[in-house]
Amino acid sequence: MATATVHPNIALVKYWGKRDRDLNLPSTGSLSMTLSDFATTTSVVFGAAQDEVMINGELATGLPASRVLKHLDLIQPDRAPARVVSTNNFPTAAGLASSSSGFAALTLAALKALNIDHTPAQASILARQGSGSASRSIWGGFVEWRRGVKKDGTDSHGLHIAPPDHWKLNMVIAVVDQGQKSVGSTEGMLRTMATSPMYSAWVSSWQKDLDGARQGILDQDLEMVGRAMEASTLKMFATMFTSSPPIRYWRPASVAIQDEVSKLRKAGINCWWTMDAGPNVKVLCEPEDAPAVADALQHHVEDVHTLGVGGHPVVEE
Ligand code: 2P0
Repeated sequence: MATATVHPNIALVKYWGKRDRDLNLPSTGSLSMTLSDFATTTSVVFGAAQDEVMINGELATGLPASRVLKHLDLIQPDRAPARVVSTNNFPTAAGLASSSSGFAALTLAALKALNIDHTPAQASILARQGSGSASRSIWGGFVEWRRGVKKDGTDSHGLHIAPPDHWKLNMVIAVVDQGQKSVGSTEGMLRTMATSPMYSAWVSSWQKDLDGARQGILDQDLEMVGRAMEASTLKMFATMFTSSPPIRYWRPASVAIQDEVSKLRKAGINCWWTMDAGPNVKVLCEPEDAPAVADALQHHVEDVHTLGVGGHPVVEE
């Protein structure tokens, strides 16, 4: 039996689209900040009477259960039946990156339970095949996920670019809706790839955003990171809006919060927004500005969380 506690990550430069669906290889590189406080804790024990998956206290069935079991098959094809118990201390599948911490925790707990020696990059490659964003949650701090060029995906994994204590940034999250999203990320990506005329522009223009965000993190230059993050976010949504049928996770409150961030910036507060596959808005700022940002967001939604940069996974036997 082994247990892993892993933080989710939020992409500052986005992953949206796959160059290989089976291996879950991305069409673009991406870069993320691991979040503090929010976490998934997953225990795996092999040698159970039969496979069983519990998610947030309930027996999982259907696709959520089969994705977990298929992932264990990938890690060890001739495995014994397993019992998996996974709990999130934050909303699941609501655009708060629960699949990033979920598949990273499952990977790390299973590798430990099976006593399989691995490097972090090898764990990242496995986690990637469960859910792309999970490849970035194998580390705390700031992580890049290399697009890679190899067909077998061995060069497409996370790279730790700065440790958790490198820069005390805050992400203020406005929960516009904590219900489960209407279109899942995988389905959304596949639809975008198949139907959006903007998709080719997206896959040919991400490198500049990634290079800008990486340099901004290394230099602790929030404006540089923020500009790259907003550019990447808006281009990603441009591909979704122009998919057929369109994918539009935004709600009126999401847009109102984007306006609020512009207003705060005009008032001299250095803050920048991003969104993912859901209506929630995440605002990046320095800790001294976080109370003012949180206060402004609270005019639009009740549920606001101020999180810092999260640490590395913790894995125990
Ligand atoms: C990201 N998202 O970079 C992007 C931005 C959502 C928007 O990664 O299909 O659950 O399982 O690889 O990782 C969410 O997608 O997708 C995601 P799959 P995943 O964080």
